[in-house]
Amino acid sequence: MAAGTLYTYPENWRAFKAQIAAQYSGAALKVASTTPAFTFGQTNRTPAFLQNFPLGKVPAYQGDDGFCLFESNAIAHYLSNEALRGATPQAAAQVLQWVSFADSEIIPPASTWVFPTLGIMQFNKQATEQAKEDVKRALTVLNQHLNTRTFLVGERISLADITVVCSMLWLYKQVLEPSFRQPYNNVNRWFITCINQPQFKVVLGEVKLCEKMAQFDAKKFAEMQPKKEAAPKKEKAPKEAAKPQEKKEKKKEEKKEEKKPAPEEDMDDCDAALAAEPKSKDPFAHLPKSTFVMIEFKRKYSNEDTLAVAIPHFWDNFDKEGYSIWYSQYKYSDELTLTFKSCNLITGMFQRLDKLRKNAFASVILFGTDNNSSISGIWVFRGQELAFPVTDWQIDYESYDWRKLDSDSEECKTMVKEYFAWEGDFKHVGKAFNQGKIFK
Ligand SMILES: N[C@@H](CCC(=O)N[C@@H](CS)C(=O)NCC(=O)O)C(=O)O
Repeated sequence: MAAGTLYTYPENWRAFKAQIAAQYSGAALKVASTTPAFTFGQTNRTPAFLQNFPLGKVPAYQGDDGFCLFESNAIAHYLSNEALRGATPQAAAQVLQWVSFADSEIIPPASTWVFPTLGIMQFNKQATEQAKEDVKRALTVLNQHLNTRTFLVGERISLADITVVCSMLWLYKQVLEPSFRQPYNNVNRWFITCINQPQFKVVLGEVKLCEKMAQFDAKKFAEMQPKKEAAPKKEKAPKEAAKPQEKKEKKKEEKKEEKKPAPEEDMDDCDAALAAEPKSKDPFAHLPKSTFVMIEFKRKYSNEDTLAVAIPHFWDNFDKEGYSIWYSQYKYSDELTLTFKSCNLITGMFQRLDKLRKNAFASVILFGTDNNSSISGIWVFRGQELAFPVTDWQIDYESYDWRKLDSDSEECKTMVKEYFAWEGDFKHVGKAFNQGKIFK
């Protein structure tokens, strides 16, 4: 029987899926959702958390045996018993069908419709109308299916019911007022049956069905906006490098990603939780304007040849008064085990430093093989100080030793060339920090 801890923020409908499944299966599930056990927005950004859950997202599950799992559907599946998962191959496939249906047919329109009513997303009339139609379509499919059935798969509650009910919680609570839901009586009957099962009730509490369709909450939305800036963006962080032997493929992938236009800010229910974080002001606002345009360099680096174009562009435009160049080396090489985990350490750090993307660039390399590796990199920061202490993103930087480079030195030119291009002798690797000041 599975036993472990589910990390989440309170009242997360994605976590409910696993919690309800555990109620049925008897899995011993502890929920860590409040300080000090877990603080959303903080604990999930620590290196220790990211080592196990590279996306830093919740819900995330860690078994008492160390087994780690992210993605709410996978966690709920793991914590289920055979009856919930579907005892025959057909039933199991049908469960998967409804789980996927919830993710692709219910969640997207439900989010578009409900989030503005919670003040966590701007209202768009056309999108909302379309979302309503899409919800109606999903409800029609469910209603037809439930016309001759009590539950979605077989004769008993399965993970299909748990997942679909959880995905519809916000709809039923916020917007499916009696007249809107009236044509879908089979769905209503099924939903009410499910939420009244003791195993659901103990997790969900009393679910109060919507009496009047909630509308866009402009006031709440306005209140959320300034704080929202404090939330990390969800697009790619500064440039990252892989170990040299993997670099070509990785480089191609990254180029593809960086050529895409910046994605729309995709907001979800967790943004509301993140928005509660205090707003941070621009820590570089006091610096004189610089002639070095970071974004322009990044564009060159992403889209053009590194040695022939990007590096010459860098040195032609680099402003040593406005920016500084740093060498970093991970302090705990002895603790690095599998290379993919170490890569996660790097990408996790970049993800969390995304708010520095206008003011920083980094190329970090993992050298070596499983159980014998080191991480080091070159960073370019706005200003003359390490950016971490002057911003509020200090978690990972303490795991590295930092040395400021003299941008006019040959050493710096060589390191920039090697780390930016991910090729060269990397002579200093292994005997780093034998000169210059070490910042810890
Ligand atoms: N598909 C994932 C979605 C997980 C997810 O998006 N989690 C959000 C909370 S709703 C999160 O942890 N975000 C934190 C972040 O992006 O930093 C699942 O179902 O588990």
